[in-house]
Amino acid sequence: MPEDQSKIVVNSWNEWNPLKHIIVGRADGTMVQAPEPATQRNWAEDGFPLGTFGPLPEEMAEKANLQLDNLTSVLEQHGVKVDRPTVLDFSQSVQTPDWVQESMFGTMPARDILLTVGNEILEATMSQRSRWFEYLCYRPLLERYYKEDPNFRWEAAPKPRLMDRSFRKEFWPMFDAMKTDEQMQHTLKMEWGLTEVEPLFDAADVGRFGKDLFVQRSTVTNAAGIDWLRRHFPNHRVHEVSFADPSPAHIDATFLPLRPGLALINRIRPPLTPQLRELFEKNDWEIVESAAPGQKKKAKLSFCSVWLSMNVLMLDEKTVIVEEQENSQMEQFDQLGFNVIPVPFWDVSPFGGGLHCATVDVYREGKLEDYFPKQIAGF
Ligand code: ABU
Repeated sequence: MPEDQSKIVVNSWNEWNPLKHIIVGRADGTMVQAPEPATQRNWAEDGFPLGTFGPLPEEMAEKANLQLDNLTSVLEQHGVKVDRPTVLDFSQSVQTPDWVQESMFGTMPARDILLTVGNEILEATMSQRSRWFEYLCYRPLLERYYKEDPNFRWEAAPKPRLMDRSFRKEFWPMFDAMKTDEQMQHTLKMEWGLTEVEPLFDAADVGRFGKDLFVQRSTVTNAAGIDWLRRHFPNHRVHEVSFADPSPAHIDATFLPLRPGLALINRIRPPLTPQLRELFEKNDWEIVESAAPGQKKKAKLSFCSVWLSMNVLMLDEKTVIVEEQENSQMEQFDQLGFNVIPVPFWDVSPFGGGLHCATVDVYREGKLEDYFPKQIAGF
């Protein structure tokens, strides 16, 4: 039966088709998380020594919200409908029958939680106890899409138990004390804080290139999580990839498609999966190295790197939204033939990410396409 196109709310297969509807996160109430087996914060110089936790300062949240609201206006001026999540009391302690966690996190990096693939939005498992309930911030929106769009597939990956056996005991204190080259040994072995007892993944470890999904193995996404995604998307090709990042979390400051035939790679995080370049070359895709970031160090109270410089949002395959201080990155996009829209966004970074992290596609024009018809066996 033909679909009534006027009722379709959810549709997005890649990162570059014309954007029509998106979710933009909020900074309100974001916490420096209480310690848990999956993560620990140790920011003594900024008031949060190891073991302490609490809300990020109100004035920081206000600045971040101004930039998020501005992004919303810019998107609306370009004809994009914008929805926002519901803020919860993230300072509350949360529990399941298996554990108690003394704080939640927030609801700024929407891309971490929700993965849009075609007419489906999938709630990721997440791998931190403080983020176990974060999906609730998006439920009012997902419930609405479900009522309005008879074609919408609303899915949730199995909620993980996140018991102690899901984590390598004492991994983070040991890892945080290491130098970068020692940490890189863990990347080469793909052995970080998660065990393989249950599927775990963050949605932001998935790069969407039509029929091909590239999923980064990382500190928040284990092999079992990638296996689950492969079984869940049988009509896609799910490729496991890794990069020379000492502490990888989320693919979108490392490897990002820009338009058909062109992807951007972090200049200091080359792929450790040799088949990745082979597949791209075989299908006439170019991979360009990102420009150097404008920021020299991470923002205060931020767990994100300066490589948010390449964490950009495509409005369509000719137009890219970039953080306004990233002059070299903007210049590179200009030379690559893109129209660049600069927006202020650096004050958002302590709340969990950049422009791509802060957003989730709801609707982009277009349909499922195969951009890599020539495949490589076993990848
Ligand atoms: N959530 C994306 C941040 C990744 C990075 O800082 O490199």
